Amino acid sequence: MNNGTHYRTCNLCEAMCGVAIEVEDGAISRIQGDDQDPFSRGHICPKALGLKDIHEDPDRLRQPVKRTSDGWETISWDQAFREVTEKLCGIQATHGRNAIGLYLGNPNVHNHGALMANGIFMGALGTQNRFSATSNDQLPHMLANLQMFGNAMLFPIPDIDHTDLFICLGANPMASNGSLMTVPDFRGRLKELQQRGGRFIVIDPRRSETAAKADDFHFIRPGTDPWLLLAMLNVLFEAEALDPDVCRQHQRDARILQLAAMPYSPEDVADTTGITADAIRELALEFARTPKALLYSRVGTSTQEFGGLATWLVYALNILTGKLDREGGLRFTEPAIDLVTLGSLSGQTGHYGRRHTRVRGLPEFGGEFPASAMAEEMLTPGEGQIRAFMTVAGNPVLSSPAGERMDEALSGLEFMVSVDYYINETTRHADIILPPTAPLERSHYDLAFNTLAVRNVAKFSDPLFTPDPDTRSDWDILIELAHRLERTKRGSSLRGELGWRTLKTLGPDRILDLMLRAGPYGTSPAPLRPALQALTDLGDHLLPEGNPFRALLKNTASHSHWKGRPKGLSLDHLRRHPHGVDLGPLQSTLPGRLQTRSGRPNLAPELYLEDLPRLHRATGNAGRESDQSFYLIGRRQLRSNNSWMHNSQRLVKGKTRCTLQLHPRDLARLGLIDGHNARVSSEAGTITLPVESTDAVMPGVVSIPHGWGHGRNGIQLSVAQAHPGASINDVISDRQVDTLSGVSVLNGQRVTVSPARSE
Ligand SMILES: Nc1nc2c(c(=O)[nH]1)N[C@H]1C(S)=C(S)[C@@H](COP(=O)(O)OP(=O)(O)OC[C@H]3O[C@@H](n4cnc5c(=O)[nH]c(N)nc54)[C@H](O)[C@@H]3O)O[C@H]1N2
Ligand SMILES: Nc1nc2c(c(=O)[nH]1)N[C@H]1C(S)=C(S)[C@@H](COP(=O)(O)OP(=O)(O)OC[C@H]3O[C@@H](n4cnc5c(=O)[nH]c(N)nc54)[C@H](O)[C@@H]3O)O[C@H]1N2
Ligand code: SF4
Ligand SMILES: [Mo]
Repeated sequence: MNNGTHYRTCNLCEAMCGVAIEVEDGAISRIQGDDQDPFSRGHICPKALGLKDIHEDPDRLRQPVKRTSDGWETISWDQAFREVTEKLCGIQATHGRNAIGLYLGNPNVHNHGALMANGIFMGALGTQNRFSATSNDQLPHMLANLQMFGNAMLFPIPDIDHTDLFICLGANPMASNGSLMTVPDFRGRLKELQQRGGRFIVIDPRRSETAAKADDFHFIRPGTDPWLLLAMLNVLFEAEALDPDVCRQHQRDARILQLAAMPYSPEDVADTTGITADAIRELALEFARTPKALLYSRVGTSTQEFGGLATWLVYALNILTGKLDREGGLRFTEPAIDLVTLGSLSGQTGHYGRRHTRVRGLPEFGGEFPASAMAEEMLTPGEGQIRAFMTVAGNPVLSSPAGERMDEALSGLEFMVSVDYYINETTRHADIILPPTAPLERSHYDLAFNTLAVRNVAKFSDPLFTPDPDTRSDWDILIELAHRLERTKRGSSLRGELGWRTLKTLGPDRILDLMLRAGPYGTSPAPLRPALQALTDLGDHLLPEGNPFRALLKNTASHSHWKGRPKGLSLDHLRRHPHGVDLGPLQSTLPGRLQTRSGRPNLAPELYLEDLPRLHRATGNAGRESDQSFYLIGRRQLRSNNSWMHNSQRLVKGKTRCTLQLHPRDLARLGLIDGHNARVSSEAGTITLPVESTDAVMPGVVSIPHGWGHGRNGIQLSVAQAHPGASINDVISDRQVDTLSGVSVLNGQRVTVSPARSE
């Protein structure tokens, strides 16, 4: 019995809050913030209590299930693995290896076992038809990281604790708790910023929960961020307010950017963006003239028609005003397990546009195709069509554009398998569902989010509850499937079998231990050499050439990123510090951390310049108000977590949250009644949901939260089904993408709105 208080990290969003979970008589009696966590300082949000609900949820699957004509039937793990392997191999043998599509969802990134196993599994599956939540999210940031800094994982992170001016574009950290900015207690840190005399400015089509805390707020018309950003550049070039050293170093690129910004004076873009020329001028100058300042953008700016350009311009503005790598600006992290260096040592810095999708010719990024192409790749017959599909921790029916088309595509497959613990909108189409152990039944280390954190920190927690013997973690499931796929496709050898056995015995935590010890804060490398060498051999033997995990293992072993500033980090060390270890504030890391050929950031990569004419052509159309149609935007809510936390009663209770917010002026004009239903339509479909009149949204804009739409048949989420809501992605088209980056256009598509006839 594990009674007592357990300290760990909440895995639900990016904030990495420390939680203190009290267990009495084998059950969770209380969940609080961990005051002793040096990073989160006791902060949690209401979702932390949802950890208990997930753990105890009777709807959560514990055993594999198979869809039969009489409904779902529980099957053994062995049968499940056998049938999945047979089906996947059979379909690949008949139709080629790309006949299988794979979609990796967001929770993979919150799960180090799954993250490590993903690479191994993808190698064994061997399909090029890979997709993930990246292309509904941070793809433009990764593209800019790659193009400008030389590594897709090299994210510039707001130094919020030291800045005097924080400009927040297209993000709502008061609800989301921060993204590509792991920042537990955003509210508290913002308060500190304002108390030291700093200013916070928000630019958003909706006066959000975050805007409510701002010293200044501007409405912006959805999808028009690049026009605003070009105008800011225009002002700063004209006023010669850019950092002279940076301009000198980047003379040629600065000149190109100056030319690019020339047609976009504040007066030129005021109508398009909905922001006055004076306000744009003031904003740009205040930003440039405040030494410790940063411009931060997120989902609202990345998931739009020109998300690629907009994200590039945000980075470029920060660089040209001298905010990159400065205290209080945007800085690079130095985490205990450094995916950036590990990646670059292996030549895995990222890539773009090496292949294009079969149907629409959209570019791959990092080996993944855009999620907006998934449905058409399943529905369009011909050579290379996806005939079987696998989801791992993803719910694309609710999270990707054109949900109904996705439903249709998934229901027409020859075979589908999901690694997920719910029968939800997506997995109901699966033939077999493989449920992993729950979050509290596995260990936790944030491989990904430590790379994005506003301080360098490290924390590890062992499983709180011992999983039942007949359950499997995500790592176990993916490694077992990988092993069986390899054996079926390539036959077995004694050495191979030994290798797989070693990998299974090691498990993710021992690999983590080696990575920690070999990392920048680890111990001296010498005693580790034999173990690391064994790991390299294992990788070489098991994993095909080019598999990122193979390279990762090799470079863990090479130890060349050991910085000789040991804090003695190892799994044991972290176990002895259950509240986590602080490794200090973000530091200056340039030029060393950059991985560009020139050793400097690339300010004006060609692919962005080549996309500028597309923007130019759209000028005049963008931001135009119309009597008939509205700009649709999303709305994250504190008590939701994408699509999958609505089965927690405490998180869904109260007033209906899945509403269509629109301005009272538009309400009156359309003859809608507050609280009554409206129909929202687009080329993708129609949904009906209650209207909420509020002047928090800009006139001409409507807002719907994503992740709802649990009214579909055949799901088994008893609480969520009682609070179904409608899915915004049923009216978002997958035909509109940012053709540069391939990111879905989740914000700024046009819809029509009318009163729903029957109430
Ligand atoms: N409670 C909660 N927390 C979460 C999540 C969740 O679902 N619920 N999801 C997690 C995930 S996966 C992520 S990626 C992060 C995302 O974290 P954030 O990026 O902070 O997410 P949002 O709250 O969607 O913020 C997007 C903002 O952009 C605005 N916006 C929409 N269109 C435009 C536009 O065209 N231009 C501009 N400038 N703004 C626009 C929206 O009104 C909104 O305020 O949150 C994470 N945290
Ligand atoms: N319109 C609109 N759409 C959006 C967004 C938006 O702002 N607007 N945001 C986008 C963003 S930023 C993101 S990240 C995506 C998210 O998109 P997805 O990742 O596709 O969706 P989630 O809702 O996170 O679904 C997670 C799934 O994983 C399962 N799951 C949870 N934990 C685990 C686990 O530990 N292991 C396994 N195997 N399964 C698990 C859940 O049951 C659920 O089925 O949504 C995107 N969709
Ligand atoms: S803010 Fe995020 S990490 Fe913190 S408790 Fe809430 S869901 Fe968990
Ligand atoms: Mo996300």
